[in-house]
Amino acid sequence: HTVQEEFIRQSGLTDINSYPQWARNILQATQEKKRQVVHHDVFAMMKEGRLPSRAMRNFLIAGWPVIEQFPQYMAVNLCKIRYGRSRGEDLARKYLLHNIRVEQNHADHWVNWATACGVARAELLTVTAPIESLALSHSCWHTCERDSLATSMAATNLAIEGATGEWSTRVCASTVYENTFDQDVRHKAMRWLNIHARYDDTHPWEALDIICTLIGNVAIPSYQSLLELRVGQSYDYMTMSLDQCLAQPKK
Ligand code: HXD
Ligand code: FE
Repeated sequence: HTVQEEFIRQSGLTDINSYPQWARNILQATQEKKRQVVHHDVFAMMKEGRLPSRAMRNFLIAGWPVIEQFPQYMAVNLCKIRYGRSRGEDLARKYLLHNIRVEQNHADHWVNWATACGVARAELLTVTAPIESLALSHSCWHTCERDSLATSMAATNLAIEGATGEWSTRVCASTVYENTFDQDVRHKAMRWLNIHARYDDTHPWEALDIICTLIGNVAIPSYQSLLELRVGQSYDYMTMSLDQCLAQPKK
């Protein structure tokens, strides 16, 4: 990076205007796909406590591969980094090491959520997830193994965790959903959702800051297109997986 190409954030982490134009373009271009995830009927019904139990079960099973593998995607990305090579890589190294640790108990929390919904741990761990849900996890492996650090962090830490922060915040915005659980299991059942629904969650913004630091103030058009494609694909695979939860069982 030359001096003027180097991105050093000058203003607030959670202010979109702190980031280069190319990054704002990508967020803008993918916002409709993100909205489809965040406002999906699965979450609208979950929030109102009227998601049929069959669909809830499908959702917990569909989500599991990515929940279980998420720290592994981050570990693949960690392997791309060499200490001291650039400011962006050093930031990414800290972020990934820290957040792999943050994820330590999230799979346990998902298992507890599933158990409270009648999906036993043994079943969750052995059932083969539907192809639409595997497509999301395969796309994560693909981007983490084949694309640049910035690109695969955009597809996973920015897109998937960004949308997840928003849908979980929606589901937790009222007490309707949590009240569908008996008092004695409520806290355990809601733990995963509550952790991801923190209004002040800055994870996706930190990811964006790192992605911009890795790439700089200028992204060539083909790179901008690839980033936009990968972010959009993550949202599309999420939507596909969610649609499948509401579909009638296949014969
Ligand atoms: C299926 C929903 C459409 C998948 C949601 C994936 C959210 C990943 C969140 C990340 O922090 C991993 C985790 O286990 O908490
Ligand atoms: Fe998590």
